[in-house]
Amino acid sequence: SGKEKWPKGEEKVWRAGMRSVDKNISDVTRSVVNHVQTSLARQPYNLDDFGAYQASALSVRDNLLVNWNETQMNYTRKAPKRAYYLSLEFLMGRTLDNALLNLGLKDQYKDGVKSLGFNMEDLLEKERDAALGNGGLGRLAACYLDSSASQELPVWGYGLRYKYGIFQQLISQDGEQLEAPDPWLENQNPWELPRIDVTYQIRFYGNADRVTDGSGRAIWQGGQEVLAIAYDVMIPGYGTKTTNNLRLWESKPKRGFDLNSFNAGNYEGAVEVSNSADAITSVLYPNDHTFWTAASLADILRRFKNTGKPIKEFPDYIAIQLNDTHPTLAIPELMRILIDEEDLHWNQAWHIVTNTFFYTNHTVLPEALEKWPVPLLEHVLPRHMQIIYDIVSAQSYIFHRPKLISSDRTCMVSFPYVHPELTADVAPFRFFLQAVEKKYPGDRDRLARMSLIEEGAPKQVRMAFLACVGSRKVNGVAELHSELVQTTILKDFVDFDGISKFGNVTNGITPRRWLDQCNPELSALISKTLQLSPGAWLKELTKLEGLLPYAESKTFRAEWAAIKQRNKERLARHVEVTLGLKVRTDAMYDVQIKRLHEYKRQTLNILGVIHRYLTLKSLKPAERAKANRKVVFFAGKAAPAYYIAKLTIRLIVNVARVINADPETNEYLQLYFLPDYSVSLAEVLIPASDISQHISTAGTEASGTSNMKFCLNGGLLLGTVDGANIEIAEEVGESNVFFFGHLTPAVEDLRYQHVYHPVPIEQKCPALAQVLNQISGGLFGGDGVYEPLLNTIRQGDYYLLTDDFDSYIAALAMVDEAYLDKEEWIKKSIKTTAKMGKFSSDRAINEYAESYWNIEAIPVPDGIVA
Ligand code: 475
Repeated sequence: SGKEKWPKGEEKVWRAGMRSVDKNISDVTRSVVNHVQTSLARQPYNLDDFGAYQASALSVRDNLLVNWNETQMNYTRKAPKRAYYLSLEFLMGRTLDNALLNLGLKDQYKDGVKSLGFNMEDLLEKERDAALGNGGLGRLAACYLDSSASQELPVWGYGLRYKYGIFQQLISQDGEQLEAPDPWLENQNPWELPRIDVTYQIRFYGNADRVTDGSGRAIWQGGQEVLAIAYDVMIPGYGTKTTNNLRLWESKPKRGFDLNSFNAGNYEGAVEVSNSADAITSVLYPNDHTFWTAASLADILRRFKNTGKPIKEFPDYIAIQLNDTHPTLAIPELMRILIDEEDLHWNQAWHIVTNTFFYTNHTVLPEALEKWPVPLLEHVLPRHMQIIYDIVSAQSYIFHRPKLISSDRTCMVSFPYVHPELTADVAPFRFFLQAVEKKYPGDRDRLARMSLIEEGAPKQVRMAFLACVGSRKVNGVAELHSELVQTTILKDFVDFDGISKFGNVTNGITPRRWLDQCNPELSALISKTLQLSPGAWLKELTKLEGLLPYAESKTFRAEWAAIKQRNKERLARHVEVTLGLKVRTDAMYDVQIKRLHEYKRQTLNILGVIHRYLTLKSLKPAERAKANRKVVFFAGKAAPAYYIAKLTIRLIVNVARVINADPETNEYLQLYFLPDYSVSLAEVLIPASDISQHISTAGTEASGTSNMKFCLNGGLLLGTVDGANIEIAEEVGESNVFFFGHLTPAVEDLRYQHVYHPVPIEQKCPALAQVLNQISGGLFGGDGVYEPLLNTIRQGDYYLLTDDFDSYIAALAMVDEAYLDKEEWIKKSIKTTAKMGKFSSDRAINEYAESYWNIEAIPVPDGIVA
């Protein structure tokens, strides 16, 4: 058939790249072509967007690897103190655009792929999100890695390489959330590097026998060993060579195949071992949190030992941050290594441990505090359970001899170790209770409250307490939250340990992803206006204050508003392409996107939407025509077993169906539930928002981080006086946020009232009663299906919807009124962005580095690192 027609780009460019000699094509083009040819073994004839994405990614990875190697060599040579961020979740999202931005190669690659016939924006869309996390906590870890590298700090992340990310959310015909697996690795992941040379053997089960020499040592043997294999993900800093590492562990059975079982005819048994070990990293949230913390510690210790420093200097060179309690078993694991393998005395080991670890708490909700059944731990990790009992005994000694402890001691080390065998080795726990009771006669409550082990059937280890006693510092994630940590869940430990152990580091977000990448037009306008290069303000975000005077400029406001409008259009296009729905763009965009949870009160929002709908319906057309046009967006996943949260989704979807189809009102009110919320979807939603909702019951949302993202992009905030909302208002001024609802100190009393002096909703909040009646009456179908959800409000109303509804509706009305004055609204928007500098994760990570970890920036020198 003769010569095939060259499908994309210019033939001579491709050919030049393939011959690798033509000086007229850029290095970028040559490298992409090279990967098409050799890594992918594909032909230009049939190369699709996905193939072009893959080749570009591999080419970018080459650049990252060079920097990564230099960074690591520099660290090895300088041997500075390092910090390790242990997190069960890293919600990285997509990588290509971020890597290009941080490397400063966006334009080169855009042009490079263009000359090959591709459009970079299309290629970026081909990348699958790395969704190894649930929500805020996991995304925070990702922002902190970005900032650590950008600040040139020697920080590595450690986590798990899940074979499946968080489930994909599908919404059924009747509005039900369905979960589908997310096999994100099935197309190969160009951003990871398998390190088959870095493996560790991790033991489970078996027996731990104490050595009876009074040393506290034990021998743990038997059971089953699992292999941990390292996969490295490069983390480039913005505008710096520093490229840090995120090391994720995969589990592999030690023996893939049991030949004995096979020969004995037990075919299933032969692969059984293999299956149970694989299960550890196969889904997000395995039952087993230990394996990766043990692998990470072994890796950290090996790296430390390579420096040749004595083990007692461990805390001078290593800080380990625990991202919530999920990695807390690292505490007994390091004790085990130091005592059983490094032959340290218990006291020395405890001294090292309590100067190495730092613990961040992310929630004060009692039901979310991790507890592990003692029998389970005894079975799976018998040695760790012994060590936890030893810590309990040691704690008891402190209770017993409080005078020995000076107020300025830095850790629980200055006491002689009381070996459990000296007491009752059968029940050291009882010894703890006895000792504590002796110290606080009559105050049995306090003692039961403070024990690392909660009484009950079964007994359970309180992981937050273990993390607290085993750490140098404990912090919350916003001012109010940290105060609540200190005055509620860890109050007894503040009394006992002193306040200096406790602190606050308000969360932050990376302005690279959450402004420059997701809102390129706004970023360009800011650079132009401030007359700064992007690098000059993206790394010093308080420079945004320079925008303040421009709020008074009409032309600047027009540019600002036009960008918001185009971001709405971009979102509307996205909804049309992905869902086939037409969203109007001449309306206010009101967004609530976060995990579905009762405390976050998506229910309050949807009840407010229904109230608005009923109000619109009740108006005469002439009155209605004066209404503010509004489109309400929801997105978020519910835990698969969280029945009430799933019902909320169902209600939202069915309300949307009714009101979007109502010709009387749908000019003024539209509602969308966007399925399968993700980092990438957030990047489209956030820049398009006029107002976003952060409306948790006061005292329940630790911080929130999307609130920061919306405000950074000039969206205003409607919220309760909770979490980081408070600090945002402090920065941008209360006149630029819309606050409503009861305050934290009132919550407990209101809950008490609900239980002991309930007032009928009809009486307490007639507007809400009307909304509930409409739902019950079947206006949104469902045949009574929503009753369990409505009953959470009618009975008990733990999250205070009946208390906050009226002030919520009033706040919504204030938002409408403010929006009517467009010029004033845009001023607020500009002023909000201008004052968001505090919320850069660069600020947050520097606080950790200086006040907690005591680490310094280690820039990669120019030239080759020798
Ligand atoms: C808070 N996730 C936000 C954010 O600090 C805060 C819990 C258990 C198991 C798995 N994941 C979790 C969280 O607890 C979580 O995401 N917490 C969030 O951490 C960062 O901004 O207020 O709810």
